[in-house]
Amino acid sequence: MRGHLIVIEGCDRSGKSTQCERLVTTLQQQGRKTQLFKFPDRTTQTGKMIDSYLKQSTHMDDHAIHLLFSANRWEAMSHMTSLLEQGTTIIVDRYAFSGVCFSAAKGLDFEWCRQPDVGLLTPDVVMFMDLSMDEAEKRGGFGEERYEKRELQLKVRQEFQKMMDSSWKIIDASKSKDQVYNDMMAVIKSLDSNPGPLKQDLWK
Ligand code: Z5A
Ligand code: MG
Repeated sequence: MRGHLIVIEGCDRSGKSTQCERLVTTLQQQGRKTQLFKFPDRTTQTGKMIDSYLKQSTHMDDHAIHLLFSANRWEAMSHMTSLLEQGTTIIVDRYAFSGVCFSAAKGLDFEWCRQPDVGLLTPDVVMFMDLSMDEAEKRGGFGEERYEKRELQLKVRQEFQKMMDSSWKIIDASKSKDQVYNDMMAVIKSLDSNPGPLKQDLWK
């Protein structure tokens, strides 16, 4: 039986990385083969360029950086495919939805933004961690990275709302870490134990 592809999305500070790590640990402790993927993956060659862009050490055209984020996902597809086919569940911390929403929020054409990611692996579920901007700011404010600005983050929220469909599971990220974790585990438990063939047809 193949593993599930579980994507976690949401705005800044909504607790994505915190929960992803805990979910992976729990599933592994339950004896389920599970692996975490995080986009951007800052360890690869494209990831290093993205990291330098986010830390504002390099400038890049908005289209070019969008394509790099997408390339960073494509690089991982064959590894993810083989893990899923061997029965490993994958939890993904941000995916193509972040890619489109951030670039569209910067003013790029929404349809253009989707194109480079067409044909990626299709998730079995997308969980969206919903947190208001005021709540997000209470969690330590924004740092030094390029996109950590209130105005842009508000636009990103609007873009996510445009992109959501009824298949997305909305998680109230303002609850305590334990409550959020329980809500996310309930979604994972509800997934079909026999998910059918793997689909590499995102947005087709
Ligand atoms: N980006 C893009 O433009 N295009 C793309 O294709 C992709 C990404 C994939 C870097 O991403 C940037 O890249 C990002 C989008 C853009 N830009 N921004 N902004 P990243 O994923 O590397 O970003 P990050 O550094 O991991 O930050 P984050 O994802 O925004 O944070 P988070 O993972 O959602 O939150 P967290 O680190 O788990 O928690 C934040 C704090 O809140 C921390 O102190 C926690 O202890 C606390 N926390 C967590 N949960 C709770 C609850 N429930 N209550 C109270 N406090 C909590
Ligand atoms: Mg994170």
